[in-house]
Amino acid sequence: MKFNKICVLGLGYIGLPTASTFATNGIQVIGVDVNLQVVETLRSGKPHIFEPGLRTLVQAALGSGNLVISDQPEPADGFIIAVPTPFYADKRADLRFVISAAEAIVPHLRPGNLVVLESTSPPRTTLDIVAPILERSGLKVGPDIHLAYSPERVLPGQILRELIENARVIGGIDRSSAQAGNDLYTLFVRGEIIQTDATTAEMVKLMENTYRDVNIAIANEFARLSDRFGVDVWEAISLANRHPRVNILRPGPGVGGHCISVDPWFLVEAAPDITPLIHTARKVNDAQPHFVVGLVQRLLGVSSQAGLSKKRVAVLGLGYKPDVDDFRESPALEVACLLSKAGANVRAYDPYQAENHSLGLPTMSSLEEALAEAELILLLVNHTLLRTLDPLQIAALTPARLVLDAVNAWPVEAWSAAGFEIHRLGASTARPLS
Ligand code: SAJ
Repeated sequence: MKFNKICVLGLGYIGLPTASTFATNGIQVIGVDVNLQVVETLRSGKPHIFEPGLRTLVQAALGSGNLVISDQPEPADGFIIAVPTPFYADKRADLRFVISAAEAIVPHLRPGNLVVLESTSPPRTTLDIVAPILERSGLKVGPDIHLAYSPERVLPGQILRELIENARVIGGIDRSSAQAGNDLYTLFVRGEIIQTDATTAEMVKLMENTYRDVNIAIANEFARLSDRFGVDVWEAISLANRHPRVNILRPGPGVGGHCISVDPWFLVEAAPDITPLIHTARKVNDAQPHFVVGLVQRLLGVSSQAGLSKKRVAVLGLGYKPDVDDFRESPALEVACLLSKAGANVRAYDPYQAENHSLGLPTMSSLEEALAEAELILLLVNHTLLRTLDPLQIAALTPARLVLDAVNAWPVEAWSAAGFEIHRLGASTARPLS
């Protein structure tokens, strides 16, 4: 199938890089977003999200004349739906954006078109939700229009490279839909493109992120066990990982972001009776911020959360993971909020969101401000800008001499030499060999 023009619905972390990459590869692209503010800022060449290299890519795409930003879809050869799939408070998938994007396409559909759903979705969404909506056009999916599910698998922080280089799974509702999807993504994907059916492709995406969630949960439980038994979990993990078939991930303050902390719920919701492991892993990771608060209490010598009242804690790092500006479902932010709710005097700083008042607690404009009166420094995110701080310089900025590093970022010897009593998550009761 040949594509001269496509429409990408949803210009977020996935849709915007995808639309721009198609455009810089010579395809005419209508990038559609329902948020008028996003449309306005993008038209002026300014992405509303941070991702390394994205601004340059968007400007190149707009400059080429191939990318046009709009709040409405229009007729095209292919349509890509890349809208968010959040969840409701009871963890059920909220498919309203997928449904309204599919509905928005209906008036523009023509025979021979391809529609691709990229949004992470519960199994059978393409067949049971999207297909019937598209058929309101009077056209039949299969004989008249191609329909496929193709999950995005890019890692925030490395989206532009992974979009092109990662293997891509295309799940068609029939063979010719999969082939049409293949023809579309071949326009820029350099990784292998593998064709399958739509529901398998949906499962693949959910399985990948669930696999990672379960593996992080076990790392977090290992941290708790190590804390109880006086072991340094980081040393134990690095020794266990010398086994040729073991690769334990990193414990930390929990699992955040819009993907791994959300997607496993789609499987639990779809089949609660056969997913106890996946459900438990979610609960383990969701409880990890409370484990960190418990460590803070212990280090400050208080026996209950009430004892945290007025304790002065400098929280460094609030994003959901290192070197991104994304705070969605961030466990670090949750730790900071839990401490603040318990009455602690929290001064939080994140190099990617200085002086932000919309996060649930205000962030400081500078590291200095966060540290100025602290009694404990709590490092929650392994941002490069925080990992590389010089402990001697920090010692001059704060009266605090107590440190909890929840991500094993700071070298213990250097921080101890600078006068700090430094503890790490999963190692704070461990004693080195004498
Ligand atoms: N985390 C740990 N320990 C680790 C690794 C991660 O605690 O060893 C935490 C991170 O700090 C973060 C969370 O897990 O809070 C998720 O981070 P991540 O880097 O594992 O993944 P995401 O959510 O940024 O991106 C994932 C990726 N999926 C997989 O690696 C299987 C990415 O490829 C997907 O495209 C993305 O989800 C998505 O959009 O679904």
